[in-house]
Amino acid sequence: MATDTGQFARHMTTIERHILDQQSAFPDASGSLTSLLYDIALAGKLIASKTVQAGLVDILGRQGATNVQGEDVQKLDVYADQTIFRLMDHTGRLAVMASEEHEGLIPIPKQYPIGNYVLLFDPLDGSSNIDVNVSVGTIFSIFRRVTAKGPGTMEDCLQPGRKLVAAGYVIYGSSTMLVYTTGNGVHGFTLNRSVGEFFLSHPDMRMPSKPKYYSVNQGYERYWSPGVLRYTRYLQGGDDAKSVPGTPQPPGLSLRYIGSLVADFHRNLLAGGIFFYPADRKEADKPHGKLRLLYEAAPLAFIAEQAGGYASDGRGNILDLQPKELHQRVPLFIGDKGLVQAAEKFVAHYDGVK
Ligand code: P6P
Repeated sequence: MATDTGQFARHMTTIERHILDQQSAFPDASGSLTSLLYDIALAGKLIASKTVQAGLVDILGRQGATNVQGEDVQKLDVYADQTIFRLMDHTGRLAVMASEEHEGLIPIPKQYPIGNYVLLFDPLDGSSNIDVNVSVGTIFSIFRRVTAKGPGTMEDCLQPGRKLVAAGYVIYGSSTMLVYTTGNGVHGFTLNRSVGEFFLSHPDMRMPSKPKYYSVNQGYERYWSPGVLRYTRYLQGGDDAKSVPGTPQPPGLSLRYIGSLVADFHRNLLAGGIFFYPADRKEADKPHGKLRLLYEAAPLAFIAEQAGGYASDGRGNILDLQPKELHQRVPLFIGDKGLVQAAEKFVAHYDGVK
């Protein structure tokens, strides 16, 4: 009977209940972080409601504008960005926000109170996939402010991932899931659309010990360094797969690449594997890779580490990088700890330690 009750209780654990339980682990918690996470869950529900209708309400197609990355802005991007801002700007929980869709900081409007947290977000990562009905996601990072008072500043935003208080993502796929960590493990919630609630479906998520997939866009092999090329052959486990000192036997993995970071990361979190978006060689156009440290790499690195994985820029831990500017790009290797550490060894062996 106890088991049944336990089973029933788990499926009835809402995200609100779970966040409150997590808060009890922080005796000095004011409840502000808890409310902030509630609001993010609400934003996820609202964005989810639009993504599933995307093909029906003419929200598809390009707005015609382009964002700071020079990418076409999809209407759903704009909706997601504005939804998060409007839910957060007046609550008195934030000192400042920053979005992957905006060049600079997003200040809290003067008429609203200033809080102690900082929210950085990628409102709809992978949005170029919306038109073809591929899963997309929202990624968020929460820091405590480091400046004493008043409107939050760039210093409050440019913090290393090691300082994260919470991080997570919402994946809008065949089901909508919210996955988050506050440093006490990784927990996944699935949206029950009929009641509009996220229920705990994946408590204490851990990266599987035996990885299955590697995820990389092999269309760019011609731009890769020798170390990344040989690492990829190593992962494939073919005749030309060679280990380097300190790495296990070539694993012989399958390739899965969706081209939507949250979807690729989420699959590897559940099934085991590694995702990487390496830097191009200097003469190519992505010498620091494509992904953003603050909006993509650092929050997912926090989740990966909390789930027993690891994230590196090919030289060292993503979480230890001190950001220099809001849209800073970094090479990213993330997922199974052993495979990411092997990547570092290939890069050091063939490309030299910078
Ligand atoms: P590529 C989507 O545009 C994104 O930012 C990530 O979600 C994804 O991992 C990556 O870019 C895909 O980039 O160059 O392989 O199309």
